[in-house]
Amino acid sequence: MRSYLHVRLLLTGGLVGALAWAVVVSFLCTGPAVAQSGGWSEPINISNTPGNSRYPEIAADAWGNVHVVWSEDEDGQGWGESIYYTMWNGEAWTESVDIFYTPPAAHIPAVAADSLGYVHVVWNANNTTRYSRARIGDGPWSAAAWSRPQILSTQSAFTTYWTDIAVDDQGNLHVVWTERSAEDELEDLYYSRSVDGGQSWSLPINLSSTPEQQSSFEQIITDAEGNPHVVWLELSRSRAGWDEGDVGVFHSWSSDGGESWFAPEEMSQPGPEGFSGAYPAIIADDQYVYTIWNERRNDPRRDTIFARRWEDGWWSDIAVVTDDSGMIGTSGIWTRVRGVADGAGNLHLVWETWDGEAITVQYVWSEDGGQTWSVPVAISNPSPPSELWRTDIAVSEENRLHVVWFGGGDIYYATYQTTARAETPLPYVASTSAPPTATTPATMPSPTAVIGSTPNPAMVQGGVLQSSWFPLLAGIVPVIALVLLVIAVRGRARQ
Ligand SMILES: [Ca+2]
Ligand SMILES: [Ca+2]
Repeated sequence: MRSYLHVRLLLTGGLVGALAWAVVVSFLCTGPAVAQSGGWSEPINISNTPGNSRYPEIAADAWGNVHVVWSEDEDGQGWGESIYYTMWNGEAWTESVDIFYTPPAAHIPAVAADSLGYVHVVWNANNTTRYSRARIGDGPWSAAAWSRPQILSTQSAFTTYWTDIAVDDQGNLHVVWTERSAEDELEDLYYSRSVDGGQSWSLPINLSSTPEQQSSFEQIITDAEGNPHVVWLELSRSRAGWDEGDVGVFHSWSSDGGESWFAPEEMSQPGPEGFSGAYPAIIADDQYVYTIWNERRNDPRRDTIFARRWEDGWWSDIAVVTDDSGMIGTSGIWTRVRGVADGAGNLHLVWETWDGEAITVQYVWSEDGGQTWSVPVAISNPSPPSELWRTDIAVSEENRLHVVWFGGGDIYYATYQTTARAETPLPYVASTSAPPTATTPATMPSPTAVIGSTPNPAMVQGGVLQSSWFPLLAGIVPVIALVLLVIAVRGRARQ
């Protein structure tokens, strides 16, 4: 990977040109500082909270903003009781704030940003899956901007755990979560959608229907046609514990925008070969859908990461991403692979790996649709095992990668510019109309809106608010100056 990039640099500009460019960029770039190694920035702490910050998720929008949510354990009891939020507004990260306070448990949030100017969040609050949204123009870095939370999981006797959200180009929202009843003991995968931007939600559909297996670690995305695709892991449990031979990664999708779903299809190779699959990943570009997962085959200390490409309803043969991934799922810790496609259709993957001494975030990319991949490089500092977890990745402006993970009680972030052509982010134009009021459908129990008491942080300069107010100010100031000048000139003429 590193040598690959260097070759590209040498070919395009020469070493002197590259050095000169690096100097210019380091002085002029208003974005995050770019580190020397591999082109990735040095990781920075973006949570900066005294509490234990965990489970970050990241999304980017069409205006170049980046949204990060996570679970915050403020009282040190082990479970987070608040969902925190911060936004990269093109110039800085906003001060992190608690946007939802749902003690005793506010856990495993997920975030999506639509093209209509809304940020959407789902999370697990006390064994229910909850949803809320905020208009970017209203400043999601303040708890007051977020709508009253709705409960999407409708079966009150059931408990929920993992959750994820995706939004398509039309603003339709797709949410999945895992849910189990007291007698079943093992979760199934449920799905609900909203076709009115999150104001009302469909009745949940059970996508896995495997009462004897635990359905978990799901990810949902939408493809270029707006159809949702889900991948998840099926685990079975024997009396003796986890039966690792009988698990697999499954895919299901809908061709009618989420109304009905095809039967799940296994992506991984069935068989008792020591399957260890952590969170599987699903990626969509303009043309294809990709599933990525890991398995531990012959060497109990090493995982192999695999990829398959989906086109016109068919999955390709299985390709190896890397045989040298280290160990992805360490005992008692489930980590994961996550990926995105940039504007050129290049694929970018991140995951956490343990080499027996330390855990690091690894990165690879492919420019041939997942057939061949770069050599993995570490983009985080090495951490003790169990102190680095749950990497997530997003792409903005077609070529800027944004990666988050948690470790040591805080959320860390690194960024990287890919070889794809940059797309200038849209200027954000705040709508003058009032935001639609989120209504709670009658079919759903409505939780009490518990909103954190954090005041609006000082971080309102720059970014969204600036872009909506500065054109107005810029227009008014010269007019006032002109009027004053005319008055002054006339006054002098009369004298
Ligand atoms: Ca913290
Ligand atoms: Ca199940």
